[in-house]
Amino acid sequence: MTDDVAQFDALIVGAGFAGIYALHRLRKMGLEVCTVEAGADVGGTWYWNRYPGARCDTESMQYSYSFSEEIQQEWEWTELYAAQPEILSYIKFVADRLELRQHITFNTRVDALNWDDDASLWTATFSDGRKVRARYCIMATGCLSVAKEPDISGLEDYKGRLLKTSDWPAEEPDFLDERVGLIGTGSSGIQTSTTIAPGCGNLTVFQRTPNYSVPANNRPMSAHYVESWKSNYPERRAALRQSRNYTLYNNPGMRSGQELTECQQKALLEAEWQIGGIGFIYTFNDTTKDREVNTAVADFVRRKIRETVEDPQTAEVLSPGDYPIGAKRICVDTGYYEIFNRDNVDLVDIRADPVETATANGLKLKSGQEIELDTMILATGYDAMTGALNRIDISGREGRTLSQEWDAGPQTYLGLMVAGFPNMFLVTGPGSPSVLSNMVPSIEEHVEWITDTIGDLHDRNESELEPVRAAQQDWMAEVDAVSRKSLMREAASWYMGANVDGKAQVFMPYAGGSVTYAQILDQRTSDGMQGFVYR
Ligand code: N01
Repeated sequence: MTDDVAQFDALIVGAGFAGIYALHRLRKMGLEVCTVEAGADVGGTWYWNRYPGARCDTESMQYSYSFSEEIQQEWEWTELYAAQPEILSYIKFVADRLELRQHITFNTRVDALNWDDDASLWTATFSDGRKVRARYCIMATGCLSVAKEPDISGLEDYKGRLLKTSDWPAEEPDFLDERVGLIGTGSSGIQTSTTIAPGCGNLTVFQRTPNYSVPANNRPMSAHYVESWKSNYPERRAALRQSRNYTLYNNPGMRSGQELTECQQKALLEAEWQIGGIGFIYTFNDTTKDREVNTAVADFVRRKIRETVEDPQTAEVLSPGDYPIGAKRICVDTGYYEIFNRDNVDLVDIRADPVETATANGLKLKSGQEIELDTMILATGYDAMTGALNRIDISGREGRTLSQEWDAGPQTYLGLMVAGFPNMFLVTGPGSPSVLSNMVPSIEEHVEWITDTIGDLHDRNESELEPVRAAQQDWMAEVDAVSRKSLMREAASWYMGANVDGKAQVFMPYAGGSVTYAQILDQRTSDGMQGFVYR
């Protein structure tokens, strides 16, 4: 190259959990790495998701890096389920501990990535106009990092304060004496409404689809519990990697609900409900496979809602009825259903009476009713799994763009690479267990595979690696076939791309389990990189 564009071995896009681990690994290998992050600091999804009550639904001791014994011993988690500020502090701690921050370019987006076939290099164009070249691109862009465009007409006319859970102001807003409206009852909406309800003048929750939510039973961790992990980390982390979704639950989900009587089912569900957390869905190993078992689990949650919510009509509206439990990611809450017993909280069923438009003063429903709001909060979800990749203008071999290639749904080989896009690696991409698993160990697994593969390319003196198109097609057929064995396709969920207008509807993550996936990945890698081609 004769111009003065800086050239690196690798470009990493994003400095969340995935990006900073990739940066650490590649630097240890002695590579020249450029890491670019849109936020002003590390953290990725956990940097932006600072809405009130934002909290992880996977236990802190498990939702953390395992690659460094020093880091896992030094860091002190306080609660069973960490809140966003604690997770963000943890990521910052890791970045500082590994001296990574100075190698990251913050407040900068990668707008475009173009593959140069002759030079076997990617050229990246940044939001500030700068360009860099790199042999490898690592897309650590996150699965739930691009908010869905709000599809509510008239929002531009609304004169009150408009807030989004996906881009919450750094300074905590005050809702005292305000009429607040919150749209969306996924995890973000449930956590936000539960947290702000006591401090609002009035809160109106606009619900289109009710969600199944189980109590977190979050609490400070006892010194004994922490010690039991810290003194057994290698064994616990190894056991976690043998568990279906890389998560250890109190109940390993070995029992089939089908083999139990109704009474036995109820007793086990009650025990899991009391323990709390996502493990509830794994009370039985056939909850998302067997319709009868699924109905029994869903009925149990509906009964809990009726027992908790005093007004029977409100309880009815809050009870999901038209899709299987587990087909949308279940929510984990700390007193969500209870807020509907407060005098200052109302529920509006916008399935029955849809929002027609936003007005200058609030929201107008189809019935003509107008609800005036001082603040409107959008918790309306994400363009999941593909949004962050598709918004970068990525062109691969022969100028073919990723968004064109993915027009009918994402195509990847093992969720890691895309045919026609050499040397571009995805971390927890569509076609891998990803969002169906504990993200941090899945990120570690992918980052380790990617960096080992890059090391191997160097050792072999090969300049390019990409998947064979036929292998990619076979893998996507397998991802589709596995999803068809489950009830998880039976909801208009973000797993299916159904929440975004015009998005292709395919089940995006690999639903065959993390352990099966890891075995397939290991076997194909050790068998001469089956399904990949070097150039
Ligand atoms: O988004 P969602 P989220 N008018 O897509 C509604 C992870 N996460 O940000 O279902 C009215 O789940 C939409 O209604 P409907 C977790 O994996 C984890 O809450 O489309 N309503 C739905 O109710 C989670 O699954 C944690 O009918 C509209 C809501 O908005 C994922 O992120 C915390 C609408 C969107 O729910 C996404 O969760 C937070 C419209 N025009 C997030 N458009 C934890 O670890 C959308 N909706 C706990």
